[in-house]
Amino acid sequence: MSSRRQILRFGAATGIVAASGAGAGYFRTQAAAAEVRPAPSATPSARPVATPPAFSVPLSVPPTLRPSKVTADTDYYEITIGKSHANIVPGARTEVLTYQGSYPGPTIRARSGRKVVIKQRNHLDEPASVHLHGGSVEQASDGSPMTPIKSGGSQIYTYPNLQPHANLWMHDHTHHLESEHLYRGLANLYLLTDRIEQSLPLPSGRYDVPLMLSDVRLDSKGQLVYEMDDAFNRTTLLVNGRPRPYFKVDARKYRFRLVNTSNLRMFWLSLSDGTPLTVIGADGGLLPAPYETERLLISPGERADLIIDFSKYAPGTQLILKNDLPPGDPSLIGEVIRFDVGRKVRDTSSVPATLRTLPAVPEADTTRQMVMYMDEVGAGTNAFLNGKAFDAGRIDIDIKHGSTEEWILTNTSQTIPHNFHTHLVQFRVTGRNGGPATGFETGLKDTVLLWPGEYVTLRATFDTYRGVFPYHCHMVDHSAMGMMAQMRIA
Ligand SMILES: [Cu+2]
Repeated sequence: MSSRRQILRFGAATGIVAASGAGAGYFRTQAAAAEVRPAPSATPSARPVATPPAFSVPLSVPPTLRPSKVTADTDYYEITIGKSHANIVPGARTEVLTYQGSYPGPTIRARSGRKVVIKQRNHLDEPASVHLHGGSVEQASDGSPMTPIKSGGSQIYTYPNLQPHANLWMHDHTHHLESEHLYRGLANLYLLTDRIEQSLPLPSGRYDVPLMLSDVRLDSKGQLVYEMDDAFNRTTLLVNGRPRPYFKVDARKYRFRLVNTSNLRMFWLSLSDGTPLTVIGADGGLLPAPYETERLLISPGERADLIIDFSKYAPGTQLILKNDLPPGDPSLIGEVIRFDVGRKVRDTSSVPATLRTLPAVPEADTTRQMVMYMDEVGAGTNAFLNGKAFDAGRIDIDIKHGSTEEWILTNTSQTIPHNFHTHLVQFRVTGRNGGPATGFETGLKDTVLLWPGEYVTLRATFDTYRGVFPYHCHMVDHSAMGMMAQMRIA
């Protein structure tokens, strides 16, 4: 378990942002965000011994998994969960956990209206559970923390894909093991498309690139070191499992599907030349319209869909995607990936001014308070939702099937950010600290960040599946410490 000192340090580092006004103001005005300058970060308690140099390895893109069987309405897949090795540091074979041998896991491409059925075999010597993050699925296939696949066993997960397009992802959710399993590699993208998305002239094919952002701590032999709540020492940034890679791009538009798969780290992203990022999508698919922002904040579990147009750059230009948020020495965590611009090529893609129409935000039938709090200075490292640590035998809230609920989320921690994720539904953010949602929070969301002292309101309609599903902090180490609860929809 983490030391009290580490928690305080993480709080101090991230607290810089809240204390500077970003916690309250970041989402409301870009000007407020621009005033925030990261202070020198706290000293890590132990520098990682093996730190691969920046931009020394090319980006790799996870393979797209091929179905083992295709029928008129269903794609069948088989995945083995096991141990494998990855090349993170040049010259070292790093032991990792993988879906189907790939680090990170292979991408699954699905289509609304076509079912996906996955047989997961667990070859680990401990239980594993697979959750489709952002997916609307029945309880039996939700990858509940309490119903994992036994070591040596297998389970069939059925994903009906009755929801619209969305950038979903899959990750381990085994109670008390999810944090370490995710950290060691059990994550993959699940890109669900539909006719609406397909009808748009967005960059596609090799110009549509997943970027899975994470961080790890490596020892002197290049092996992963896992400690609970070890935010300060996870200072090797990875993109698709590669340490601060470079990516050779053509001088044209690209679509990047970002997912933050790290346990605790938030990324605050910007381009090194100050060119704004064009954001087209959030957790639950495309936004109604694209918007431009100089910095994009993405917390664990969140997704962002970006367009970067490299056509204005001369061949040979090197552009860095920067990260301006501690913890960690800026020389380690300040740069994420470098784009090396190549030749100009024909580009028939475009970014329409209107991307989709979202349904009106529904009226709420019920309002509830959700308070997120973590013991910051006490002897233990306990984390609570509404004052209680997770208990699998307890139903925390009962929800009437078909109803719409408004939840008022508050982070009452003094220094520690949290982010809220609920299974089963996409929700709408209806307010942040008394103001409206802005940026990608105007889209469909399943995960939302709360800086210390912040409050956020959201609305969700529970008209799909009945059953018991968890909701929790998606800073996964926090949910593993207890910041998780259960809702029953009946
Ligand atoms: Cu948390």
